[in-house]
Amino acid sequence: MQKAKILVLGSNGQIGTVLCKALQDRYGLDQVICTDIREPKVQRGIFHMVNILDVEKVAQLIDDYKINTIYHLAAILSANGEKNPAFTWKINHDGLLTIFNLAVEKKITRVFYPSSIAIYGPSTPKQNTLQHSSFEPSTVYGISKLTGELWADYYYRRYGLDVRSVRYPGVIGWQSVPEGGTTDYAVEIYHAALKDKHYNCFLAEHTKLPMIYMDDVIRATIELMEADSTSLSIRTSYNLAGMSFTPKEIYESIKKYIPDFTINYQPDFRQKIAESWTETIDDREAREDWNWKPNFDLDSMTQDMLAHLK
Ligand code: AKB
Repeated sequence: MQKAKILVLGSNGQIGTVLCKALQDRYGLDQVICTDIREPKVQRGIFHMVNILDVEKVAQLIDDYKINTIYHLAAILSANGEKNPAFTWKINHDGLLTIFNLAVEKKITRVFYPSSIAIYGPSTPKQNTLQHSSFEPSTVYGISKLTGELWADYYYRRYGLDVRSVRYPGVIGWQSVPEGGTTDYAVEIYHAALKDKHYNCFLAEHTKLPMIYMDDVIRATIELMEADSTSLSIRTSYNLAGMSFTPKEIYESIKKYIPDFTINYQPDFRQKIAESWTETIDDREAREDWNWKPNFDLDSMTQDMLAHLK
């Protein structure tokens, strides 16, 4: 197999920060070109400031570094997306098509594009949501991710572009903080527990959502990207499950280790977004096609989060 020469778009986000390091460790520091619209807090390896809508700049980087693999992570998340729908569509949708078109033109071997549980909506069955289900998302973020999935499948069938994708649940990790998502509470709560011993939660106590620990997300992403193409039956985006819990359950899990931790619930506009998503995911296609299996549950995640954040 050709040696991966990787371009990461959106390298400073919650997942990008951790994924870049994992890719550098796996393939070599000089094999990974990190890009974002902001400077990284800590620079490791090669970094360029890039706006994904700047086609010429992205094309130049692909040529200069002889890129053959792209991880396209740049996106505006669900809660921030609702503040400016038109701009969110431009970044999430137009930005994606720019990258797919360039990938075809430059004969890129493989592209990773993350979708999300935000593609599901109020008409989706909430329990054990199947790969093929009802898709009527209620946020602009969800609409852009769902459309992106359909484009991924289209570019695969029409141009042979090897796009691979998973529907990320809410991602929790100690290495970075999310920005502008509905599941962000599940990261904030650990920081608040250690710093203030109190957390004001912006979701209601019984709002159950699919979540996943960062270690599992990074492993899933790399395993999918390294899987044999012939074993992949899904070219839109794979359902991916880690765990599911409510704010009350994560609070109780943390309280086992920090007994004087307190919480109160003050649901805001994000509550409605969370209620439109599913509670648990059936990811049998990912398990069957590329042997996906999560390692972390709520309690092992809490132990690992607290150990690192302390
Ligand atoms: C968000 O909350 O918007 C994201 C997501 C579920 O894709 N974390």
